[in-house]
Amino acid sequence: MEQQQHHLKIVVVGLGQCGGNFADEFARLGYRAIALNTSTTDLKDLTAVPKDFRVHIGLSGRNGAGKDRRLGQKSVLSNRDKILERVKTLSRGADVLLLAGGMGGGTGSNLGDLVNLLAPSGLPVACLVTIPTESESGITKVNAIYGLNNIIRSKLASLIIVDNNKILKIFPDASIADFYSKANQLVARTLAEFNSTNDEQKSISIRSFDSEDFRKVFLSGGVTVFGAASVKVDGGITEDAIFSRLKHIWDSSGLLAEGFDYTTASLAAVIFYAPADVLERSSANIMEKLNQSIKKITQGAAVYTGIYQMKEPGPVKIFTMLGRLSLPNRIINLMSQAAIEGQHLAQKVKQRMPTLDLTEIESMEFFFEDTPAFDDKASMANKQNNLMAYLKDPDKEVRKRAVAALGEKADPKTSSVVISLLNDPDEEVRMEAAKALRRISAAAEGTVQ
Ligand SMILES: Nc1nc2c(ncn2[C@@H]2O[C@H](COP(=O)(O)OP(=O)(O)OP(=O)(O)O)[C@@H](O)[C@H]2O)c(=O)[nH]1
Ligand SMILES: [Mg+2]
Repeated sequence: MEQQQHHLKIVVVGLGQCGGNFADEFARLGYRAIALNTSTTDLKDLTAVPKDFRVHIGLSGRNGAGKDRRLGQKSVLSNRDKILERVKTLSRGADVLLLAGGMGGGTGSNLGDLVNLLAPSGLPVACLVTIPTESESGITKVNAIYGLNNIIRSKLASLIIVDNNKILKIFPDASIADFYSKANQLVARTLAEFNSTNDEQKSISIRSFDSEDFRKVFLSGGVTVFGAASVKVDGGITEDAIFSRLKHIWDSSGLLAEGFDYTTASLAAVIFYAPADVLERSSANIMEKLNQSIKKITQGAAVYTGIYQMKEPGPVKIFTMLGRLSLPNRIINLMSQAAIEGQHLAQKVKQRMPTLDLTEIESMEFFFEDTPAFDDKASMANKQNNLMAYLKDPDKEVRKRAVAALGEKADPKTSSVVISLLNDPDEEVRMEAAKALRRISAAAEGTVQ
């Protein structure tokens, strides 16, 4: 079924939760798909990817990578053979591997390693990635930049960048439950429509956009942007109306990251589906003019066009794709956010828990041992010294307790010190000293009171 309907037989390989969700979405559209994840929980949640192709690549005893890019990378690399075997089994006779992953996650950010692993198999490798929203954390943004950079450095046939920041702009009423699924559906369906061959039941080819054209534009070796629009046309189509529509699709690019320098594009595709009456009223030189405008804005891109006459009346449908663009401005903006927020977070992580300054309280002691716990002469001497210091302490409570402790020891050698406390300015201390002295004398006489 897939073979007749699609220009290119694309096999989708999702990495991490986001990648798996995209794989699931493409599987629902009839594509062959495989999901690789460090998390068994995420794999269980998939519904359309066949169970045999939900591959757990976790390190033993771990579930997920917890945003730790290095842990995710270890998981990918140490499961190399398992991944190669599963992808090879699924991709027999395929034209392209489309690897999908969320830049920012500990697992998905290693998509570049997966490209390097799968590129030697001989199939061209395209990537579909998401970049995080503004509100996501510094660590996510730093992971995303590392992940993107690795992908750009790998042997890549195409890069599609979905900007999650745009989901709420396009779906302002999205709920928490369908936030991602709406976005994934829109991206997967638009790409799948582009990849669908003309349905001869519904339209007649006037100028055909064939599979080789799609292959050239889609696998052009740079960033790819694509989109579709329906235009209600009264009368014929005009070059101005179509060109401004194309420009709008490229500028806003739906959910894809925006801010492209169009002069970097080297390939462009424009395909129309229009009812017979609209085509009859449209001048033949529109396509010439349109080609000129596209060449001008892209400074010479090769333009591939397709025109189809729809058998049923309806609005004009336009599909367009630009290939081999350089990175859009949105990535520069993400880089600077990652640098600022990432640095701040890294500093926080480096900081140790501050210790408390105890200098003001470290000499305080509130309880005295009645008897030394063990026979340690040094410690005893120390305690004795402390006791002598406490007898001179400005706090009468401390002096009182110290003299009471001497009374309890009832050591005749301390009698002279205790006697000196009989002159203490505080009456309670003097009384405690008197009591201690009685105990010391009693002990000296051999009777303890
Ligand atoms: N568009 C879209 N973006 C997603 C989806 N799921 C996650 N994301 C984005 O992808 C980033 C990475 O998240 P995950 O895919 O959950 O991360 P992971 O690759 O599983 O990595 P760990 O959970 O750290 O192992 C997030 O920061 C989101 O921005 C999804 O289904 N669709
Ligand atoms: Mg995950």
